[in-house]
Amino acid sequence: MSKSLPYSVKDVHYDNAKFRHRSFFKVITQTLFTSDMKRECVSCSAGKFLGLFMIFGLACLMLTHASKTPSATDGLSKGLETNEEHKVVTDVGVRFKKLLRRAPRLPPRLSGNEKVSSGIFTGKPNEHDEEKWKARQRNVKEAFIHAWSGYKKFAMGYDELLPLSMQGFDGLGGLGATVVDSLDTAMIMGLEEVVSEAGSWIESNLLERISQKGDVNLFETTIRVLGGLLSAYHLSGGDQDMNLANTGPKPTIYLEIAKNLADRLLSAFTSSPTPIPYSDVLLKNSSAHPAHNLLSSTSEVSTLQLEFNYLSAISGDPKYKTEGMKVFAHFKTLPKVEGLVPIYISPHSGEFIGQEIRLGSRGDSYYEYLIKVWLQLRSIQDGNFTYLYDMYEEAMRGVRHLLVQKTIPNELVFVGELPGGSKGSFSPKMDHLVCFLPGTLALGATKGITKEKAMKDNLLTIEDFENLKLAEDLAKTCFEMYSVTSTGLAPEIAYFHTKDFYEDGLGGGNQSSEYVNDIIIKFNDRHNLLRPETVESLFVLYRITQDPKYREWGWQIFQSFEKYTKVDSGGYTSLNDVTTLPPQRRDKMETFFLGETLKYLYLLFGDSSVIPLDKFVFNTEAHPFPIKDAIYLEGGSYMMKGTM
Ligand code: DMJ
Repeated sequence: MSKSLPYSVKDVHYDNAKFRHRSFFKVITQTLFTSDMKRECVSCSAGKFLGLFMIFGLACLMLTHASKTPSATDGLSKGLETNEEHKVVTDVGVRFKKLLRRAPRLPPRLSGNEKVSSGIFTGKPNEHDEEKWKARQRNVKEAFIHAWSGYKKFAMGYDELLPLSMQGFDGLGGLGATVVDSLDTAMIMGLEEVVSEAGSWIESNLLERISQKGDVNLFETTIRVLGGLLSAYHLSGGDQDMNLANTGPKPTIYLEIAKNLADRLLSAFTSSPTPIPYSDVLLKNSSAHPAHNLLSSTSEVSTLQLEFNYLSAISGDPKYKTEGMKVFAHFKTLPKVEGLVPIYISPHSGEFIGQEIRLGSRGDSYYEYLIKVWLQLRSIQDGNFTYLYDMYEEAMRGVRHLLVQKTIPNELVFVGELPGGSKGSFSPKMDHLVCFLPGTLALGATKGITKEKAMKDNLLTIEDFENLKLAEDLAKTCFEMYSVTSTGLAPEIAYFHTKDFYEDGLGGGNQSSEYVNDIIIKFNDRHNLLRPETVESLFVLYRITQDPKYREWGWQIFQSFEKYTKVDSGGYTSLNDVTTLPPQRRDKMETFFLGETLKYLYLLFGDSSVIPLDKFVFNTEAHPFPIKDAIYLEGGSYMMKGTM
């Protein structure tokens, strides 16, 4: 199914071989037959070492073969084979590789009260720390109130606030996107006044807007508006037939509006001649059409299914899930490059168009939803969705093999692009959007439980460890994209210094950063749209590794948002240039600043039992949906846990 690339995208200089999946046979033969100068110099000792290594290996093989002791992968394989019908590699090669696995990396030094065992953070923060994080969480809540008050004052009912001009703007089709995107954040923060204002606006206006409005983008409307309505339904008690919110409309109001909207959005699927939906919908007459270039973005058509599946679950009508899942079933049949896919697809032919591969814009959430939809559906009996997990695993192997490189001089790990697909050269360019990947990789590795528990229960495969390692390395790079600038805020796009690429004089402006020579920021890429991806990954990584550094990094980023993007009259603004002081401002507060960025920061600084990652799946716009069992057993009990 997947074509492998020619060996043009070399990573040998960047030590990427450690990310590459290689068979035992390959490891031995490559080691024996590699003949560069460096290795010749040490051939004598390497030869002796290899001899001993092979004898040791054979002895271990015999031992593991004879022994009935469960391996690290056995726990997972038992669980998955019975419950999740997952195919786990249990061959001798894997057992052997497990024996050769590197020991978990040692964590950074911690203060006295934080105990560390096997690279896992087990210590509980002391009382002083608890108070510090509660106070910081309150700061985020205050930021949300400031953002909402600016929107309410100048732009209520518009899609977005233009905070400098102090007016509203309909950039997303006119459904009051900020109201709906903000609602569940207000619920999680326990902000009853905002819940009441947003909820009442939705109850009084949204159905009418939906029935009157023109063109909307299928993806944006699904992730922001439909997603926001669905999580509001859950968080206000809809799944329990209760009204848990003290204020705002009954949960069924959110569900009714969600169904009305989704029925119209379905026309994008039903008008298309293939399972790939058109990109735009005319809401008022439920018709759909392709974009101007006649193409759909790969990430857009594959980032609808969490929402449509959950709507089917709560409405009892399977049609949403049926249409949405046809897209993935179709993707399964398409040719890929080591699991990686081009960023455009034609709804007319159902084929990928062009060669361009990246995990940034138009590619990103395809990979995110492969694993999240699998997590959402894996316990459901009416279908076999293991193929999603397999596609995700294959794609992450492709990422590690083809897209990961390290910078000069400080070896920051980044995920580049293949502008010409399998035949093109590697581009050391990374959108800030790619910073969703550390969180997704960590989630995919432990399935939402802590690394500590996953290791204790022997649930992690070699690939899970590799993905976790990449997640942590990449999160560091994403954080350094902030630290390297004068404002402490990341640019929209960064380039990286490699053996093939360097441009002088394009630093981020913070000369004290260790990474001034590793990260290159081109003039046109210096803006910041208040995007969430990095803090999203910090949140997921903190929950999974329990490493306090992720909270500290999030706090630094939050302080920079406060310092440079806060607008006195209300709201926060995007910036034109993060590398100069004072930064030039752009006059736009994106809806995802309230829907995602502030929500993830709030959750990062708060109690890890709120919206636990093994019970909820966040859509790509940070709207949490309960995973099946949680809907019936525990759903509403996670509601309103945030306190000032
Ligand atoms: C959001 O709308 C979503 O997170 C989407 O997946 C990517 N772009 C923005 C945030 O940057």
